[in-house]
Amino acid sequence: MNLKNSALLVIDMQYDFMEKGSLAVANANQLIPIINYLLSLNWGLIVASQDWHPSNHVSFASNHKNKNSFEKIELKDGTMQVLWPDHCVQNSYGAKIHDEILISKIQNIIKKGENPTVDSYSAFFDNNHQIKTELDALLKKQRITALYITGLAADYCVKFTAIDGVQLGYKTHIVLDATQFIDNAIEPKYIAELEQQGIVFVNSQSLLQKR
Ligand code: VGL
Ligand code: ZN
Repeated sequence: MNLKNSALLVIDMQYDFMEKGSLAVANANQLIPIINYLLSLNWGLIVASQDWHPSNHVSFASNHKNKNSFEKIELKDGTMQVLWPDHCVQNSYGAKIHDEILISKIQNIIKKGENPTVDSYSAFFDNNHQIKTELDALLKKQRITALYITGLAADYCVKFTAIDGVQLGYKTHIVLDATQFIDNAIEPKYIAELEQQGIVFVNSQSLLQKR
């Protein structure tokens, strides 16, 4: 099997999600060498996503009176929103993809979360499924049929990108050793839940053998 019809997706490897970032994900920096290894393989397409919020973004606890980070609120449209510390503000240092990621291998970068009133975990759609990014069209243009998803965070942007990937008809994989959770406690349930939806879990070692 080769990776010609497969795309590597590198989700949100930005400073704010790394060590010392405003929304730091534990052990995120350990992903860098693993993702760089994967970036060296012969993919049909390599795409990164970048969380890219305006400072008045609805997901920031700082934009709500008397609310703390990690609390949940109900938005006007009835959807639940987790409130986050300010993160990945457009053009800030924290929004930059980590310098040690082999950025020259990445052919396209999809920005998401730019609308102040709705969050966007998936790299395909905003959380309301109203606005579609260019990712699906990009993959179709390159005749990509399979996705291998890496990056941050397993329980948010990786998860919702994978669910949309399956829904859009891609054979969708999450590279489990190339992602980290905001909430580690959910991992066993998470794998069962996503496998049930058709998502396949692999590790980077099994891909390196396909070189
Ligand atoms: C993410 C929370 C808020 C992610 C983005 O990249 O998983 N999580 N914004
Ligand atoms: Zn965000």
